[in-house]
Amino acid sequence: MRTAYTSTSDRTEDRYPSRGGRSAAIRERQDPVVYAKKDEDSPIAPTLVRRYKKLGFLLLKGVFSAEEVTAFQAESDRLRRDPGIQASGETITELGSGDVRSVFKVHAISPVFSKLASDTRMAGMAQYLLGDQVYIHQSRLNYKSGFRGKEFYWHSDFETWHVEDGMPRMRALSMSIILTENTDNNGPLMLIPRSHKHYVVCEGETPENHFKASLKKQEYGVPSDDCLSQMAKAGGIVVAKGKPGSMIIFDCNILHGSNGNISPYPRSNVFIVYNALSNRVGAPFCDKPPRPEYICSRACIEPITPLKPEKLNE
Ligand code: 6CS
Ligand code: FE
Repeated sequence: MRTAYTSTSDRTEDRYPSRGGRSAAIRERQDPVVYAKKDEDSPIAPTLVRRYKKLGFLLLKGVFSAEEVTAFQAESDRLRRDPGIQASGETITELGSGDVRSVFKVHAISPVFSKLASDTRMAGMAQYLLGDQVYIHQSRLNYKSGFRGKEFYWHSDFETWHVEDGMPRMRALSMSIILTENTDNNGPLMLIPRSHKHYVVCEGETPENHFKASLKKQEYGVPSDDCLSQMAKAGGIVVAKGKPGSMIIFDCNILHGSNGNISPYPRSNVFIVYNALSNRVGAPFCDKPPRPEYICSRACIEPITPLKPEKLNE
């Protein structure tokens, strides 16, 4: 059994081998999707929990008020324009146009998004579904500018987080809040329902400093055409359209992607990725060093205390 490479104390069994010269394949998921204990007080209706478990995602409308959304949009614009953030080396720009594509670790650099990450509508829900204390594995703003915003090719986040970050098991999820209306036309998130129950082994070797290329255009850690066809045939493809303030919760292993945006309407979302504290990252499951802290929390892993909105405003 292949193990992670850096320090011996960090080594754990590789339950989900991928890349490293392997052939494309579809394997079964070995972990639960919902870890909530049945008798716990649920922050979400049981029918929605069942839907999430079955499909691998949920689209919840109107989770955040118009006032809250206005504050998120203003903060998102401020971060995108901030010269210090642009010069930090931690901002991802588009190939060609140079437009800002992603700003990472927004929970650490922005008071507004730090509060949001602790909001019980996010952190409380994550804690419930993952059945553990949670910490932020990654956070980011994606700005898909009008006219020239590029696509995010099909992928499972977990495949990358496992191989490149050393996340041992599938016990993490993403929450994405829609900041500008996501329509049919501006490159909305597309998901393959039920694909989270399988693990798609990817071909190829992880290149040196892969994150520098993959966050602009991902070419490794992507499923083969044949695996994608099989998954889409079985589950179909769903488009997560919605108005600002809607929230998409999606399992760490669901296959998803989005098209480029040639419409005049920018499409932007804020993402917070919660991981179970018991599932903290170890050494990567590839022969490359771990990715930097702004992409994957490793040195700074702090469990979050979910706060009610009224508390957040004090
Ligand atoms: O590499 C990553 O961690 C990121 N890449 C994509 C395309 N989705 C999830 C994550 O932010
Ligand atoms: Fe992703």
